[in-house]
Amino acid sequence: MHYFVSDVHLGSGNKAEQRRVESLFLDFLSKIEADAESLFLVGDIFDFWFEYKEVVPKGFVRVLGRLAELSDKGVRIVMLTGNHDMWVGDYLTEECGIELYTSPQRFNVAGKELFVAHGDNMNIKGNPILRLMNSMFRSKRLRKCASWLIHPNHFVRFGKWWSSRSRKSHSTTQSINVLQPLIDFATEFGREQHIDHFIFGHMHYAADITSEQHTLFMGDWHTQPNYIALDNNGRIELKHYK
Ligand SMILES: [Mn+2]
Repeated sequence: MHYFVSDVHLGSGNKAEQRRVESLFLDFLSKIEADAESLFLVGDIFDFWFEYKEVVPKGFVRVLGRLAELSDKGVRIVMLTGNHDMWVGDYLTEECGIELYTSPQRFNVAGKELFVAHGDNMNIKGNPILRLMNSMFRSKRLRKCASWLIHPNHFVRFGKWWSSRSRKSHSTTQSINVLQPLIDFATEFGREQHIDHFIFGHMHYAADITSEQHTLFMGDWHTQPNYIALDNNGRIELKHYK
């Protein structure tokens, strides 16, 4: 079995909320252990992750330990970064055995051609502010400067504040319309190349949509924990977790 999750946003909310979501996610990781061949983490697993060369953010140790354990047992763990956790270095790969990507990817899994992306930097041509933010956030040079100039305590504190702000703006726009730009992207992309399923997170709105292309969206774990399961016969399903 192959599993997909996104937008767990570990570290978000007050301490009790953080623990609640972390336990739920750990529980999920235990459940899938029995039959998981691979686990795809499709972005925003952490509410804020910024890695310095020698420093990583505090927290999430249970999840990191569990991921390392799964990887040691032979489960393939793939992570595509999201807009909250794109500033990764080599830590997650070295310590937890995670195969890391910072851009959308195609995978052939269980005989199916998959297009997997967090969904944050796609179809934003018409939005200059998002484009500017996207190129700033992804700039290697800016990141290097920030790492040299800003003390980790200050940067992580700022990042957490920024993340909680961005999440609140998300939760007020809960409508299926938020999916449209990504559905349009899939429609266009699917006309040029054969893809069986498009898999996205980011919008915090879970949906299984068959229009011209089959497009699946995972929601966030604070409000609607869910995941996608793909079995070895190529059957795919969006499932609610508890
Ligand atoms: Mn998110």
